[in-house]
Parts: sequence; C-alpha cells; structure tokens
Amino acid sequence: MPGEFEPHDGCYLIWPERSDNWRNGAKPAQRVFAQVAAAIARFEPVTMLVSAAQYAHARDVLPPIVRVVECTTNDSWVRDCGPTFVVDAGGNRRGVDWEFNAWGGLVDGAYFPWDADDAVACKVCELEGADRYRTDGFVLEGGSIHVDGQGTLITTEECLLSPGRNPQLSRADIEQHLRDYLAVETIIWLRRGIYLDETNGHVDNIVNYVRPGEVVLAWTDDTDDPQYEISAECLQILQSARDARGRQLTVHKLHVPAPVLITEEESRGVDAVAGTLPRRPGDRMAASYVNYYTANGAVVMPTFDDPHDAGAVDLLARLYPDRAIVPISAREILLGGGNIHCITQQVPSACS
Ligand code: KQY
Repeated sequence: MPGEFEPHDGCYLIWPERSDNWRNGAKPAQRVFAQVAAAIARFEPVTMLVSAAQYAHARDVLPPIVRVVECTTNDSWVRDCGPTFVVDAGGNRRGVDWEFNAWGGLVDGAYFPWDADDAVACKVCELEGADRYRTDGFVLEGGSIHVDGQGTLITTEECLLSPGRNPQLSRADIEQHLRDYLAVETIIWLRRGIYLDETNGHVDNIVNYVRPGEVVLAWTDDTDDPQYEISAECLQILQSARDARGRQLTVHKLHVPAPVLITEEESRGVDAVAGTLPRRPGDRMAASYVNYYTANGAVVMPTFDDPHDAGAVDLLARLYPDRAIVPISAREILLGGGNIHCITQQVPSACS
C-alpha cells in the first residue's frame, strides 16, 4: 500500500444525503463536500458517487471537472467503505475490499443497514478496472490504518481490537491479515484515538504520515482535557517505536481546536431515528486538524473557526513546502462524525 503522500491517479468521494446524520436535509454538508471536491479536483481527478435521487442536483452544483457517477450507498464515508488500493512491483493496482459493518455492526455501529456501503469497494474497483481482494470474515475501515509505503502501518488497539469488528480474531491474527493484504512488516499500535471519536478511535483523526519517518500527532497542552492523556500516550509510543526501516519517528504536535460542541440548532436539524448515533446538543465532536487529505501538490485540511486554525495551517505549510495548503471550514463534516480524510479515498498511481 503506497503512502497517501505518494502520487495519485485520482480521488473518490460520496455525496452526503441521509438526514438522520446530516442536518437540514444534508444541504449544509453538501455545500462543504462540493468545496472539498472542487479543491481536490484542482490537483487530481475526482469522482463523486451520488444516489439516483441526488444525481441531477449534484451534477448541477459540482464543477464540470468532477466526474459524477450514480451509486447506491448508505452514507458518505468512502475512506471507510471504499477500497484500499495496493500496487505491486509490476505497476498493477488492485483494491482491497474490506468487509464493512458501519464501525461496529450491531455491537456499537453507527447505523443499520450497511449493505450498500459494503458494496461500494467492489463498485469503485469496477470503475477503476482493478482486480479486488475481498476480505469476507475480516472487518476493517480505511480510516483505521495509515502506512508509510515502506512497510510500516500505524493503527489503534481501541479500533482494531474493538468487540464490534473481529472478536473472533486475536491481535496476532489481525496483524497477519494486515501483513497479507497490505504487504507491511512493522505495525505500530497506538492504544487510543481522539477523545470521543465515534469510529472507536480511527488513527486518521489522531496521527498522519507526512512522509516516511515523520508524522503529525493531534495534541493539546491542556492537562485537564481528557485528550491530553491520550495524546501523551501516543507520543510516548511513537517516540519509542522503530519503523520497518529501523528509523525513529519524528513527531510534530498539531494542536487540536478548543472543544467543538453541537449547538441546539444543529441538533434540531437532524432527523433523529432509533439505531443511528444521536446528535445531542452540547455533545463534543472529535475535532482534529490531523484529519486532512494529502492530494497531488496539495493538503486539503479542515478548519473550525478556532484560534488554533492559523497555527495548524502554518505547521502544515512548513511540513509540506512543495504542496499548497487548502483550508476548508469543515464544521458541517465534523457534525456528521468525521472529517476531510474520512470522506476521501485516493487512487494511488499504478506506476509510482
Ligand atoms: O470518521 C469516520 N471515518 C466516519 C465516521 C462516521 C460516523 C457515522 N456517523
């Protein structure tokens, strides 16, 4: 599996629609998804997957450069239900089609059913003309792993060892699946992801690879914030790890915004239904600048109208001197439970 910072042939997103997760009939979220798609499309080809009901509208509001393809889904998190592409030494690209169960199935998943989402990876592979490895009996989401493209994978115990995913598998079994499908050698296990992350602590909200040997870590200096202990523990694990090439990692602290709480108005805009995660006023969302997408020549990052926005933009600009930094106000994506990285899925270049 190439690192996300390696060249891409394209990127996929899914148009948001379900009103029990996205407020006001998903209209505010659609506007931000359209901004994200347009921003990435300046740097690499973008495909937006859209339901039949929303096709004409999405086609109308998205720039012509974005390819719009009709596709049935349950929601809009292509990082998690889409394929993870791998590339072999001969330049052949294939998709890993992980079994998807909405972040925990009937144990603690976000919604039911999830069958249409589970079929997305197959459909994307069809569109890309890529052969596919289906992992029936092994549940995983793309947001729960990050790789350096040189044999190292970072993940969290909170997610991969959660009871709603693969309770029949031991940690050693899970490691073997990761080695088999992704050709990684070294797995760095963080204990937990961002505080209150509803994916059981996906790594993509707390750590991201800038380049091999170098990561950003979501951080806070506020020792009273429950995030502090989690981030400090991650720092200790990352600093004592060695990657597949024997390197010690350089860790850059990327300060989180002040706690982002759901407002009364935002909560009222969601069509609450039993079986879908609630959006209660006052609940804290798992806000993190680490949840950015690395495109060809750009980093498309979330901002939160917070005093830490400027520092986050500055740090990423220093870490990515050859890429444009594109900040997008992403509260509406966060209100759905994730952020820009979670709504994107790269197609790595076959000949990288
Ligand atoms: O963050 C993500 N990868 C997805 C979160 C989805 C939550 C469902 N509401």
